[in-house]
Amino acid sequence: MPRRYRPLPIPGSEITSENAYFKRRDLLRLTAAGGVTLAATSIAMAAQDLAALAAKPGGFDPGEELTPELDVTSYNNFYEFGTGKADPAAKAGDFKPRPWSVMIDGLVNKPGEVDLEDMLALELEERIYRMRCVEAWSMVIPWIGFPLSALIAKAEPLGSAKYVAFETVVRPEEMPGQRGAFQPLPWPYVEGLRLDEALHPLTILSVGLYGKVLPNQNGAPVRLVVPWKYGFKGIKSIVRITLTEEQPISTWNKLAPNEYGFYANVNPEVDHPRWSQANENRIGGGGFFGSNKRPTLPFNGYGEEVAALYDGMDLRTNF
Ligand SMILES: Nc1nc2c(c(=O)[nH]1)N[C@H]1C(S)=C(S)[C@@H](COP(=O)(O)O)O[C@H]1N2
Ligand SMILES: [Mo]
Repeated sequence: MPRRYRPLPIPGSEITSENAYFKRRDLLRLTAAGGVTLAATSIAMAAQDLAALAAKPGGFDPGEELTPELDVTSYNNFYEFGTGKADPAAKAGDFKPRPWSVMIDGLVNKPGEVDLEDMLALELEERIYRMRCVEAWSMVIPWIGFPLSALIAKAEPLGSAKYVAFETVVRPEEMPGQRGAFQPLPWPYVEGLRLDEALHPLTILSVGLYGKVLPNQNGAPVRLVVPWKYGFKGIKSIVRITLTEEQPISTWNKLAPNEYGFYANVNPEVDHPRWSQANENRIGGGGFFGSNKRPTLPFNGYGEEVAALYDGMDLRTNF
């Protein structure tokens, strides 16, 4: 039996800390309409938002032991906050993921800004997914999110749209990795998917994990999760989604095209030039790092669902 968790009832402290933004925003909006009663309403709304994150089960559970929440939220890659695995959890405290909106533009009938609140109002599901980093470690994470297709559909893609480009926020004042002498990456962090990959039911935008609002270090308030691809495709803190005709640039592919492909489908048979991709270390649970080694599965175990997307393609050249 995989170890499961039960979403906890919402403690009061979380309503005030994690959702202070809702209160503040609603207070601003509502104070004009007149006062104190409405402040109470906004607290109820905040509670509702968190409760919504205890979403309905969404299928695709690989039935493996979940990676402990502490590992999921303290062993991260998020270079905007530093290149060390512990940096994001230690240095993302000043980041303000609320209020937030995402611009959807490019080859769509209805370009525009979508407020986070409107995304949270979409039907949220819990999806337990394997995540496989290109660095050969992996986790199993209970994400909360909604299919990316639900958002794209609202914008009404044109027939000419073939790809989807994503962009992370740039905020040096809140993101220490974006200021100072050493800048590990060109900003903004950008990623892309083919439109059919973006519309695949496995592809989600996540707004939470372990029954809670997404922590800053995991890409608050909204990040991409594409479970059959290497982790770097899962772009965090998204501010813009653009439908394009040409294949978009992606940060790691541009930086080192021989090491990181655009497709980045998990493939145990195509090694990274500097290390093998045949196996992976499952983080947490099994003692010290390295003691929990297992073979990596093609498409990270999601081949039945997604292999057909790549029929006729040479996955060695299109890595
Ligand atoms: N904006 C942005 N998104 C990012 C990254 C990053 O540095 N910046 N790192 C990527 C990499 S390499 C991985 S493995 C995953 C890690 O997600 P996690 O920290 O939630 O496990 O985020 C991806 N998304
Ligand atoms: Mo990664």
